[in-house]
Parts: sequence; C-alpha cells; structure tokens
Amino acid sequence: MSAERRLFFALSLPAKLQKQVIKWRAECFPQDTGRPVAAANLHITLAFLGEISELKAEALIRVAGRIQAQKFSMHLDDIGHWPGSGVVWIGAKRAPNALLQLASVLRSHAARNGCHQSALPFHPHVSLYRSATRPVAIPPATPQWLLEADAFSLYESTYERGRTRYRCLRTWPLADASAL
Ligand code: 2AM
Repeated sequence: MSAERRLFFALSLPAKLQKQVIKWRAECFPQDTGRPVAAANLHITLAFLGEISELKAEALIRVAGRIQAQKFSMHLDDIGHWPGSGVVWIGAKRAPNALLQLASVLRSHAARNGCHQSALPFHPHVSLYRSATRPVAIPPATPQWLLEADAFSLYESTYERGRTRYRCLRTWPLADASAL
C-alpha cells in the first residue's frame, strides 16, 4: 500500500513579499511572540487535505486542473491573533470574491474526495507565528501589501530534522477575467 502524504492547496507569496513580511515582522513583534514561520513557508491555505493516499491526491490533481478561476489581487491589510490555535496572522479585511470562489471550489472537491473540511468559515490568512498562546501586542497596521495571485498550487508538508517544509507539487495558472 502506498504511503499517505500531508497535502494542501495554497497561494504562495512572491519571494520579494516574503522578505518584506519577514523584515516587518522582526521590527513589529517581540522576539518571544511564538514560533516564527520560515519565509519560504509563508502562504495562504485554500483547502487543507490532511494525510491522503496517492489515489486521492491524483483525483484531486485532475479536478484542480479543470478548475477555471480568475486572477485577483488582495490587500494584506489586516492582522490578528487566534490564541486558541496560537496563530498570529495577516490577511485581508475584504477578501476578493475570486479568492473565496477558488477556495470554495477546492474545499468542496476536497470534501467530495473524503478530505474532512473544517466547519469554521474560510478566513484567508498568512500565518506569521505559531504556538503564540500568550497575549500578543498587535501592531496597528500592516504596510498594506498587495498580493497579486496568478496561480495556485498543491503542496506537501513534511517534517524533517525538526523543520516543517512545504514542497510545491503542482501549480495551476489563474486566468485573466476576459478569458473566462
Ligand atoms: P494555517 O493555514 O493556519 O497556517 C499546512 O499545514 C497548512 O494547512 C498550514 O497553513 C495550516 O494552517 C493549514 N492547516 C493545518 N491543519 C489544518 C486543519 N486541520 N484545517 C485547516 N487547515 C489546516
């Protein structure tokens, strides 16, 4: 029997934006805020699939390739802390419809393929810290970065030598609105 892998669909952050976020984070949060997420791991999860078989992964790769979704841009203008999960995040006060639609389609395909989906509403965010269980002084604002999303990807999450790594398995382009 083939091994299961921990997979998720996500939007990546361009390398330049990753660097800007990391620099701002170091300037704005105390060092003991929590476990900082590595620059290369900054992303917006669209649909979490959990530990799944190769067969399920192949089925989801096929459906992802048939999704027709459009490009969008979003302002990363919101910051928050979820003490329960220990996540400090940045996100969007107003998530673009194209993003919500893409996540919704991916999450329903995931559910149809037997991947349990959280009952919590989808709240697009970039996790900056994990294990932040104590109160966090949240900076008043982000630098209002603009994230231009022109593709989405399937990632594998692995844990090796004490480090979480996300490996991009496949990427699909998002279309210009005029092409749909
Ligand atoms: P996050 O989106 O809050 O950062 C890979 O593990 C990604 O999937 C992480 O970004 C993580 O959280 C998200 N994730 C992990 N477990 C999850 C779960 N049970 N439900 C939804 N998302 C999850």
